[in-house]
Amino acid sequence: MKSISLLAPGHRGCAGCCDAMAAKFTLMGAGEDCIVVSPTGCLEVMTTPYPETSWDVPWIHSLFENAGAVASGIEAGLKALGKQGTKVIAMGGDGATMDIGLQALSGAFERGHNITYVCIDNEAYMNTGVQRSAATPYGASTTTSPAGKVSFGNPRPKKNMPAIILAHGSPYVATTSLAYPKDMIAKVKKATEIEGPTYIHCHAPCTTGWGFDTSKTVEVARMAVQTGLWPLYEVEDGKVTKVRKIGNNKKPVEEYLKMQRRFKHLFTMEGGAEEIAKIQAIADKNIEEFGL
Ligand SMILES: Cc1ncc(C[n+]2csc(CCOP(=O)(O)OP(=O)(O)O)c2C)c(N)n1
Ligand code: SF4
Repeated sequence: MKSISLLAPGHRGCAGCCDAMAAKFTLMGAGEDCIVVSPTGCLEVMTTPYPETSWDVPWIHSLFENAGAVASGIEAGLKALGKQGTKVIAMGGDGATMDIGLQALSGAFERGHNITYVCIDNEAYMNTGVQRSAATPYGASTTTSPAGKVSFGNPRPKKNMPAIILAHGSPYVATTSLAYPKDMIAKVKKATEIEGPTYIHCHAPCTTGWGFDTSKTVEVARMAVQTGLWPLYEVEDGKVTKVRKIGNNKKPVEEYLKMQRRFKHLFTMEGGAEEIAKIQAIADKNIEEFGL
């Protein structure tokens, strides 16, 4: 495990930024012999204002839509040069991963490149002003799914991205959370040591887009896990091999929702209680499915 300094401080992320934390934990798991690809998004913008960089490892910016292809090319290039051991990691936001870069990512996993992809899921397009993505959860207010007189916010459930990656036959897929750094670091380390295309999906609360105090990133992340809304699990060769149990720490979803401005309307609008019940049903389904 390598030092936290592989991502230098002094970047332009908001105080309490989820993307910065996720990048640091990823580098701690991967170690210094790696090449990182970042598609357009907060992580890229805040860490590389020209001519500065926060990256202490080789790093390349890809287009929003082609991180999977760029990572594939780097891996193929290293192979052609006969270089072994250097890890190729792509780190993208949920928009870059689950919407706009999905086609290139699918190609990389289908071809079987030896890469690790880390999705930093802050549940909206943060860098351009909190637009809804396929990762935005049911009921969240964003600038393109605003809550108002005729809307409870985002009307669609979150896309199940780990399941999509698993359908490609990936040997290792895991979910993780900023509330559990050791879990994330260990999973990244494991993913980068397994041959083939591996995937880590990190739940990453964004202070600015979700509307909570900058000191609460970890608390919000932990509450998502303790409600069952964000299950932590590992899948190896298609089988669930490890799950983080909630046990007696289980919390009702209200405790998670009320911490965030994006769900505030659910507590004031007529019919809000029914919408919260639907969100509780999503958590209950996860708890049952994964035996949390
Ligand atoms: C093809 C393309 N479409 C749109 C944009 C504009 N754009 C730049 S960053 C961004 C949002 C990134 O969202 P996400 O991938 O979720 O990462 P985040 O900033 O939330 O960490 C968008 C829409 C772009 N650069 N390229
Ligand atoms: S908007 Fe969110 S993801 Fe972007 S820099 Fe701020 S805290 Fe980080």
